[in-house]
Amino acid sequence: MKNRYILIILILLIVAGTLFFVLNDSSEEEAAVRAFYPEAKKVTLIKGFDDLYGSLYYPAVKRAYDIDGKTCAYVVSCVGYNGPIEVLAAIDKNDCLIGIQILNHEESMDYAEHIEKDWFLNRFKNLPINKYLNLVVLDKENPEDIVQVTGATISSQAVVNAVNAAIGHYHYWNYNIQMAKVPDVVPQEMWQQDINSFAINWDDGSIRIDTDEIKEYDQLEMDVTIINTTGTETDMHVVGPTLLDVLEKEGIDLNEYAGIGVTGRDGYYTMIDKEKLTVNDIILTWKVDGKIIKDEEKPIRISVPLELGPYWVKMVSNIDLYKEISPKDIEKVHMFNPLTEDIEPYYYEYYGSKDKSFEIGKILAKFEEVDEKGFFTMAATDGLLKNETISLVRQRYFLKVEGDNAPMNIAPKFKLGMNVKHMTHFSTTKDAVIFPEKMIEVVRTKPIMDSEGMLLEDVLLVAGMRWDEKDSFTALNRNEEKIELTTEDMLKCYLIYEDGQVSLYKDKEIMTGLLRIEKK
Ligand SMILES: Nc1nc2c(c(=O)[nH]1)N[C@H]1C(S)=C(S)[C@@H](COP(=O)(O)O)O[C@H]1N2
Ligand SMILES: [Mo]
Repeated sequence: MKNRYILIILILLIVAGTLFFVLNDSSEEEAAVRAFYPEAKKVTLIKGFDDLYGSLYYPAVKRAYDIDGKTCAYVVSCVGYNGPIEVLAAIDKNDCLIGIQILNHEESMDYAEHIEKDWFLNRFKNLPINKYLNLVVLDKENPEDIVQVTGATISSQAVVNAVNAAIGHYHYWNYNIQMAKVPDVVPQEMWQQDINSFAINWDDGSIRIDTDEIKEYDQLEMDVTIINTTGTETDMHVVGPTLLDVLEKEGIDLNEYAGIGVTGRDGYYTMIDKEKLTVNDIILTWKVDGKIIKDEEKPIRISVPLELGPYWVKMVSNIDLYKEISPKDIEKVHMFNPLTEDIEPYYYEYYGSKDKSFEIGKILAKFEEVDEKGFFTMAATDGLLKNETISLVRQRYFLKVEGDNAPMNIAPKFKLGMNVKHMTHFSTTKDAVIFPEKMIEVVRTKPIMDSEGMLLEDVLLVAGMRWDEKDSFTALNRNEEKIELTTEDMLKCYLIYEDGQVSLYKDKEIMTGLLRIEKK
């Protein structure tokens, strides 16, 4: 008798144990659901809806939970960049989205991981759901707007689609209200251009090359090392035709061009000037270490053997050849603070931190003229120099002047790592603007009174100004005072940066509140 009880208890324990392991996943999910509804008495899983309309219109809906009798917590899934993203969306009794949680995803770890961070998830808290949520790039203007994770448009849209499917299904199921259909994939337009071909454009022509055609050109094979901006070195064996050879087949001589602009599907851009084109083979790489490159790098990436990582553009969609690039002749070197003091700053939220930023277009408007055929150059304390087209930076580019890595350029499509951090200065063809607090790290200095003075000659040279004996200089300050300086005078000057202001020293302080130095 006793033995039988022990046997039954044993069997029950085994069954319970097995059930525990089998159901553990789902009970973990249920716990996540309960966390959104601390007051709930009864939480019931609905495994599937036996309903044609619902599954046709809201294919992202996988299962749901009834909370005290009302279907309002949804497990929804939409395909992101690499695979499905599974989201838990919780709605309350008053038709308000309580919040969401990411249950599973396979997005790449370098930037799309941010879809799991609180600062992004908080954007889904306590929202009305009378309309579908709408992904926006920069500013929230309407209650339904969700600001995307910078540089992770596809992943952000997938999360929004998943939540919208929950919203649509909720209205249909509970109130028989029919909202628009929500796809469980991100629209094709969002993928920018296709991953199978790229274009090369010049003055009066262009060619499009696809990933099969690329293999038909003469191939260059090379052992190369890419050094990224954090200093990490990666050895690769790359294969692909050179840009020079591909163009030669079209009757075009790359050597006749002043530079090229290379754009990625993600909007990443870099300019490669003639100097770099002469010493580097630009390898249109489709195979690395014996394998065809990953989808995230297709159709091709360029290898630029002698240059740093930022030049090795991935997922190339366009290569533009430039006949001429207006040369730089810097005539004015401005101090950043006084130049921008009457520009309204914008508090740009970038990867969860909201910092004071300035729109570059508004800074450009301060200059007498901006040559659109010239480049916008940014330089950093570590020696990185990046050129961009003026039209690209004019819109939607910001300079972040506070917080991590400042001064640094940011834009809606910019992933972390693409930026020029700790900028010493930036310039157009005629104007340069310096950040004295960073400039001090790359020029000769000398102690002056209790401060450190920067040699003016070095500052002007780093900023890109060039002169000869017959040139002279003018220093101007914010009180509209002027000091004329011969080249000889200028060479004896120092700048001191204190409390956001720059003063000019020559033996003694000769000007405070310096605005700019002009060359005549
Ligand atoms: N299309 C595109 N290409 C790009 C980037 C990018 O963000 N988008 N990042 C650049 C930067 S800043 C670096 S350091 C390298 C990094 O290359 P890796 O991912 O092979 O290390 O790619 C460059 N090419
Ligand atoms: Mo980078």
